[in-house]
Amino acid sequence: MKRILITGATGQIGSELTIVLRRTYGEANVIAAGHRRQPDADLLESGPYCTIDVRDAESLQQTVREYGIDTIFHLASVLSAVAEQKPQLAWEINMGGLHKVLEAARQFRCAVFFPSSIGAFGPGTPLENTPQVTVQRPNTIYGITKLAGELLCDYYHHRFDVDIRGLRLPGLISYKTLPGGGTTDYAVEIFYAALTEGRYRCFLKADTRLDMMYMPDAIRAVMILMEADGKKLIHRNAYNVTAMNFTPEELAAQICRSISGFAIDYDVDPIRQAIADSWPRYMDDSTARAEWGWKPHYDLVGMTREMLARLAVMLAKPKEDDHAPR
Ligand code: AKB
Repeated sequence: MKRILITGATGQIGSELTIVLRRTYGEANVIAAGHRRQPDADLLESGPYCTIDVRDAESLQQTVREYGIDTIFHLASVLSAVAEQKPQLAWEINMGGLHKVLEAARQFRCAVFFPSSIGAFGPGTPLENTPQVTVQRPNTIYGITKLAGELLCDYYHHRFDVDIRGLRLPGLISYKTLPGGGTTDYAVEIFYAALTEGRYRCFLKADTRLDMMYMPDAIRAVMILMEADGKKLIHRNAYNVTAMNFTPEELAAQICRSISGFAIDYDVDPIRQAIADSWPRYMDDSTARAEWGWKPHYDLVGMTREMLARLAVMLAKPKEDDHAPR
């Protein structure tokens, strides 16, 4: 990896991965691309930024050519809950965007990282200790695009010898950038609510168990996989990875240990509940552990401690705008 392009760089994963990649490979060598014209200052000030619509093959190819890109982290995606509201858009961005990225990678001989998700599973999949290779019949448009994406990545690898690697990520928890429209978003929202309101109304049932991971572990997983010796990777793509699993009531109980009096109640959203009910409670990630040494650092206790501490500092900082003349 010498010259890197990140699509979806302003999103939950992208905003953190971009900074880590710039630190590792040099600021000028990591081109952040997003659909927002005005991203956050740290993304804009730490290296090159360009606006790209991943559905636009020409501008994608032009960027790859212009910057001499050899590796693409393709993170632009519509998440599960928004995808159910806008299925046509989800197909265009998730599938159309991936296809265009893979075509650019084929033509310019780039390596690619593609994030799949627990959403690529569905009813019919064993939802406890979900195996690496198992039944995959997702019934959400998000899941369908993630599963079809996994298969398309395998195809481009076998047919065109493009080096494509990927992970099936669980719900990601981070304090820097909010996730946008996923089913696991409650596990981030709850921390903001705990610190600002002392209470949270959850859109999933109290006992909905889902796989989760703290962002620093997710970033490490991406970096280790992309730097791994390709000859040792048997699956290469769509590796199950997880770090912890919990229910909303277990997470609330953990937060209560630091914020006494914190209260959770429930106003269940039937659409997101149905999505969550079709996803793994916990995946078996032994294949990732065996093939490239995956091992998470954060569990529920460590993640909760760090989220509360870091978010408290972030929320206490005055926003740049607070001093702007009105
Ligand atoms: C979502 O909830 O849509 C995502 C995911 C698990 O893929 N966070």
